[in-house]
Amino acid sequence: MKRMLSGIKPTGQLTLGNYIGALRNFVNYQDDYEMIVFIANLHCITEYQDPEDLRKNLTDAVALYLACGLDPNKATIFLQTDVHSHAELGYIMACNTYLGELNRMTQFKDKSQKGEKNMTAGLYTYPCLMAADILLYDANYVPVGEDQKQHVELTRDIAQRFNNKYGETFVIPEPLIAKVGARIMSLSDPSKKMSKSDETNKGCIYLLDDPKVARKKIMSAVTDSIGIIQLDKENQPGLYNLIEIASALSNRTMDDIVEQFKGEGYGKLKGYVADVVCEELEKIQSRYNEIMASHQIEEILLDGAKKASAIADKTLDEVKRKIGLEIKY
Ligand code: ATP
Ligand code: LTN
Repeated sequence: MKRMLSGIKPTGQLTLGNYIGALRNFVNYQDDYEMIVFIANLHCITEYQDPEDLRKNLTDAVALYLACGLDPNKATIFLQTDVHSHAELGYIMACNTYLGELNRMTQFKDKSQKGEKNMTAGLYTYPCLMAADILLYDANYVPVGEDQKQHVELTRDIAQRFNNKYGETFVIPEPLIAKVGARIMSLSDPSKKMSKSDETNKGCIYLLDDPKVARKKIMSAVTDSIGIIQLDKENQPGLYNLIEIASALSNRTMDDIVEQFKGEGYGKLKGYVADVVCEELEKIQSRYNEIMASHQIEEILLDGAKKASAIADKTLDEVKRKIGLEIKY
């Protein structure tokens, strides 16, 4: 069975973008692949997080993983810091990555161009830790949203270079980007990705949003003045995004949805999108509440970390041996 691995960095509440672009796909893949998913808590602290908020977001993320349908009997679910090999291989990967490569990472470039102050060294070397996350497990596939593709490609480059220098060690992973929903856009500004760190909160639907609030956000989503329901991503990006959301969640094609609403006003289409989204949120939230009440999270994470460590520690040992870091008596 091929192995698949992915992580989520819960620096805030998980969003509908995370669900459509990543989480939902993990659930679909867990039957056909050996699935490993983790909460990337080390990645969270590349920017300051209030400790109380961080703790709450980490727990929520695990509960939401489960609520969205990840099954701990099929997938290995764990917290990154419970498997120490991540940080250690992350450092080794940083020693095998060039500054020029990190300078090209668009996520970092965007942040520095925005003139963000106090950017940390951890944020800069983050792709090296992400490479370690993936390579420790010999993952064949890495399902991610569009924004993470570049980081997976860098992981491939680092792995290939390492294999050339030290001999065949790492499996070269492939990014897996879904055809629909790989980049859900903000409802208030469809030129931007729907993001947890949305300052206004209007453009982002959180998985734990009250469905009434989510409906309001959808009904007031920014569209255009063209007034025709059709698929024109360039000129009607807001409308396109809404149709894409509904398509991803209903398993209907975008064309099919356009056909149904052809000639109608935008309000009617938005109402449909809101129905589809709210139905999904209600399902997720009711399972989330059950999971939070059942206190099973700690046990699932401990079990996951045990399974993950068995794989990761073996890889790290091999890497250290190949580099010549150990002393043999
Ligand atoms: P931020 O929202 O602060 O930019 P993030 O949501 O990208 O952070 P993660 O939680 O680590 O950070 O993302 C988890 C997964 O969700 C990644 O695979 C990412 O590509 C995907 N993802 C995030 N936002 C979207 C989106 N708007 N559309 C589709 N996929 C997304
Ligand atoms: N960088 C990712 C989260 C992440 C990840 C990973 C995803 C950390 N390590 C390994 C896939 C595989 C993000 O910011 N969304």
